[in-house]
Amino acid sequence: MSGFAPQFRPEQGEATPWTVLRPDGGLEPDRAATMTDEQLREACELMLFSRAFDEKGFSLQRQGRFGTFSPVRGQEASVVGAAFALDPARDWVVPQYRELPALLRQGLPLEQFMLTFLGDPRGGAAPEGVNVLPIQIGLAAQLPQAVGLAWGHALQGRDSVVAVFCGDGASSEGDFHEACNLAGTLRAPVVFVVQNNGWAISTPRARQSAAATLAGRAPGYGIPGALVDGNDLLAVHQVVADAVARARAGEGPTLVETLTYRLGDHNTADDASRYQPAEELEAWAPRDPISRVLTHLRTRELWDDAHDTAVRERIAARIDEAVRTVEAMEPPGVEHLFEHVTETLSSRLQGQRAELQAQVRTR
Ligand SMILES: Cc1ncc(C[n+]2csc(CCOP(=O)(O)OP(=O)(O)O)c2C)c(N)n1
Repeated sequence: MSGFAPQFRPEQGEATPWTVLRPDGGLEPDRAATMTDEQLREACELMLFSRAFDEKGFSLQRQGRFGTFSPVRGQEASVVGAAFALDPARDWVVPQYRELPALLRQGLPLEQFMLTFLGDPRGGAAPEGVNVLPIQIGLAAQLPQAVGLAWGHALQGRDSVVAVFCGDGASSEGDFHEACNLAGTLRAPVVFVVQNNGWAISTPRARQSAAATLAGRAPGYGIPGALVDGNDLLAVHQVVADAVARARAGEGPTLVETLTYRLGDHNTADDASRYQPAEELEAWAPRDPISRVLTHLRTRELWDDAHDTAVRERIAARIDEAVRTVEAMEPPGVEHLFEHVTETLSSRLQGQRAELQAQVRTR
């Protein structure tokens, strides 16, 4: 164990999350990577992609070209480490709203993600074969749905696993406890990834729960819990891969708490400097999850300046392409409000759609 202690809840004693990759880029003495070199390079590129999109998204929002959205900044290892433990062909990602790289890894086009934050109802529908549910803004509502999805797969005899993400704030909602309880009872093949980033907007982790760790609640649901260093790509990957293997083998759910830190604003409508202590940010900045992986890869000569430049250029070009594509799209019609909500539209909703269309035509 690393002895790494979270700075934001010293009053609750030491927590020792599972760590594999040290902040200096070396591996803990008795631990090995569970990702291949190629996976590590791919994961690092995805983390860089996410960071670049955060910056672009903020600047587009300030120009009135993008909606309010929540950056991943600081949490890239937590999201990407978990995503790489899944098989996109059969496993599912059920997101909160701060998991862009996991959605991309599952195969969701960036354009589709952007539509959601442009307020376009077409953003909610993933293309056929992309195993993701839509982004969920209503806190914790995705959790019981994820359990239902996982249980449904199990009843159908599939070997799919569902990874559902939520934050420390969402873990205080009733839906969270109901979902964990139900998953434990049904032994549903689901992995709960609780991203503890220290804050739920301006509410600190210490005000969410008196429990020393969020993962420590797991035995109360009859399921295993794991506390992992959420800024460590390899540790998150290892712990979530273990949980996925257990779920796939019919051994039921796991509650994983990734201990990380939100480096900045909650979303584009927030000003974290009003409540986030500067010394907390300063303490976490050197533990940046991306520099940790980059240092590791550079030390092992798996990443150099030429590769770095090529990767960053590729990322910028892809993001620009997505922006051009969504900005060139025809605006949605009112009928799109009624699509992808239920499989078949009730007669009442059909009536509402016709009424709305008639109103728009007569304007
Ligand atoms: C049911 C519900 N209550 C309140 C909100 C307003 N709200 C949006 S985000 C948020 C904080 C969420 O914190 P956390 O779950 O820790 O996730 P984080 O944003 O830190 O990743 C709140 C209270 C909401 N979206 N849904």
